[in-house]
Amino acid sequence: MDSIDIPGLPDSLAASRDGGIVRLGLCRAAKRNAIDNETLAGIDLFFSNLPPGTDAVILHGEGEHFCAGLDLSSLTETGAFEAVLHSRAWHRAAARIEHADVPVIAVLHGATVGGGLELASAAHIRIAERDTFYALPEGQRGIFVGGGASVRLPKLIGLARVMDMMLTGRTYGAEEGVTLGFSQYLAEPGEGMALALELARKVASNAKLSNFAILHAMPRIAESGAAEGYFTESLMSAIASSDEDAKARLTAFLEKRAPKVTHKG
Ligand code: 1HE
Repeated sequence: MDSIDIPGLPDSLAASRDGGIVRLGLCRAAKRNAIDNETLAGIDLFFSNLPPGTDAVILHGEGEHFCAGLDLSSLTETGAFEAVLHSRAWHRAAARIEHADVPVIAVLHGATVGGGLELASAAHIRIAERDTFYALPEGQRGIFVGGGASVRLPKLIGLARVMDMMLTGRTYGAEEGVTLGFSQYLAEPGEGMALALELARKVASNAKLSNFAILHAMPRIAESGAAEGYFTESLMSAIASSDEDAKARLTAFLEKRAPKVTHKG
């Protein structure tokens, strides 16, 4: 990985790349990667200006934890209006991740809590190393989620579970988390990045238009009514399959030049 210089990126973030795979690291380990305003603006900046040639992004945290959530010192002096604007800034940053033009893979380890879980849930693929734990301590802190958890998390793990986590402070670990929907993959400690790179390369080898449809059409269809959804699916399907890349890939399969689907069991 070669480090990349992105003008305006704060010291709490580090960007690097290996060809089309670009990494963004939270590197404020002394504060457990808690997200202060500068870091939040940096995340927004990074995802709004992905380096040219980016095929996939890997989001990870340096140190012992992925992210301790909101830097709690940024809320102590704010009134209601500043707080609502602050939450909207979180929403913008998380939306940049969710609506990125390329897939975003989050590698989680240690504390993935509060705003850290909110950022992770905006990514498209989550890999949890076995020491990952999830919590929403907002209730104990006297605040509420503000980075999109009310919308994104119930879709991943169910509303009842989110409410229980917030009311009782219940936490979940990585192994349970992978079966409940917090992450799609489980990795041994220290091995999440290798898996992320492997998955990012696979994803990057897909047709660009297929990836775009998966990232942008699929979630919108899932949120729309069935009739609109089927219709949009047909349009997206027709656009994707008429692309030159699709034609070349279909021909390669029919001429037995493309790999078959295999399953390791
Ligand atoms: C922080 C933060 C933070 C650590 N804001 N400074 N998030 C939370 O409620 C989680 C709060 N943090 C913790 O529970 C623990 O720090 C951890 C379980 C994440 C890690 O524990 P540990 O023992 O490894 O570290 P530590 O000794 O607790 O913390 C090291 C330093 O990081 C310490 O500062 P220091 O100056 O004494 O060295 C901590 O104060 C600091 N630190 N977490 C500020 N979050 C969009 S709204 C989202 C709302 C939320 O995210 S609410 C959940 C907030």
